[in-house]
Amino acid sequence: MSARPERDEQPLVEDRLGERARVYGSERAILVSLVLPQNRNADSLRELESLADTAGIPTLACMTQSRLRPDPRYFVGKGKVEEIKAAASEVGADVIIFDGELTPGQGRNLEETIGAKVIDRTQLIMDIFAQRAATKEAMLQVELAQLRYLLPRLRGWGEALSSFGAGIGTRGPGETKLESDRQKIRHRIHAIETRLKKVESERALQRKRRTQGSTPQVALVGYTNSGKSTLLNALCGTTALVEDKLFATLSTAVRRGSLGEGRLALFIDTVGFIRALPHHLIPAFAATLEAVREADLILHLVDLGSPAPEDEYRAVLETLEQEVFIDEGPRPPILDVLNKIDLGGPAENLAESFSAAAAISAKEGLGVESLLSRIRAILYPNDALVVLSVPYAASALVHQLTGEGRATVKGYTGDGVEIQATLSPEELERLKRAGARVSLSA
Ligand SMILES: Nc1nc2c(ncn2[C@@H]2O[C@H](COP(=O)(O)OP(=O)(O)OP(=O)(O)O)[C@@H](O)[C@H]2O)c(=O)[nH]1
Ligand SMILES: [Mg+2]
Repeated sequence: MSARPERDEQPLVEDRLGERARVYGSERAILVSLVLPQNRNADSLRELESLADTAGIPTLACMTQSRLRPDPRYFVGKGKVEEIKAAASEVGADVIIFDGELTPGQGRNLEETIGAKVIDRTQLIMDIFAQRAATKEAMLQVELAQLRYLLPRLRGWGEALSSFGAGIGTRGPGETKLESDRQKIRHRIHAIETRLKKVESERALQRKRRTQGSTPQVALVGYTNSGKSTLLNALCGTTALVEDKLFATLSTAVRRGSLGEGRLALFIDTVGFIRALPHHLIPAFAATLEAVREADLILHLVDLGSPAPEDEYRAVLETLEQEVFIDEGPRPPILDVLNKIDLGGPAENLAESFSAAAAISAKEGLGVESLLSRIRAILYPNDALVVLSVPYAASALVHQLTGEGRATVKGYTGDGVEIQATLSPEELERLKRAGARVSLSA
């Protein structure tokens, strides 16, 4: 075999901006949020802080400004920019994180004026994805998102600190280098897209195999940190990564679990959603979105320990509407699951918004049994509990049912084996044809 590296495996070594976007060493941040009239979410700064924390950046200070609309040149007002600059030097911050998406021009102007690294919420989320992506596909998706985001921003933003030669309005010596950087990025984007197409068709094949099986699929969806992986572990006895961080799970995982009464399901752990998901990252959710679209049931986890469970709930529904249920086809039923009831949060106040919800603690195992019976009732609506007497001649059927955990033996009589089971109409019919008699049905 030749040792020649695959063309699309070659890293963009000289991608100064890519590096800048990824590596947080000992950086410490000031967070800046703009409060616009349409922003209802008061916890946006708190969320930005936990995103920064997830990326490994401690927050030194937070600053906010209320405005009717973002300033076209600086996002915040010019006066605020000066304040940020003073604060940055006072507290020793090396990065300023803006809660929103900056235009390339705003990023450049802010960096030039403040003299510190400037990033926005979109970049921060992409960086977290880049740091945490564990599968090849996730890594490629994130890199693609970063490169697409980077392309229109190559000029200027990020250069203020490194190339003092180029003044405003001049076509500095960097111009040719810039064009060659752009070329390299375009090539890399193309190479990644080609690779991803291959991965996608493999995934489609796996999914097809999965959907052809008779085991129903239950997708766990919810805001990031709502407890999806914890619930998966509780239901399937697995050890998926659980962390008090945003985006702990960055790829979907499928596990088999018991629903009780001998019924099985495939539970699918998915990537958590977040308010105002950066547009460039949507393709990174492809596997999650497909799994949700094709599920037989969606469990929507709501974190009762969050400061704003209803906002998070709405953000998830919006993402489902915009990205999952894009055509008119049939939609899987959704069961809302209020999680973390052990925290004694505002469960009662929320009861009205979530009248049909199940309430559980995935961590403590509270309410999980009744959740399972709710799931069974949705997936197997025609199952009925019966007590039957099955003639000895048909004991093979009894063996099969008890072996699968679908029935329990109550006793033996002169006529046959008495069993109790929760059966579908078809199963019951089959037993009756074999001579079984129903002695009790619920
Ligand atoms: N108190 C309490 N904490 C919980 C419960 N369920 C999950 N948690 C905690 O919530 C945090 C997030 O849990 P995860 O299972 O990683 O959440 P997730 O939805 O998979 O998160 P992402 O993969 O990051 O989207 C962890 O610290 C869990 O221990 C619960 O029922 N009660
Ligand atoms: Mg998870």
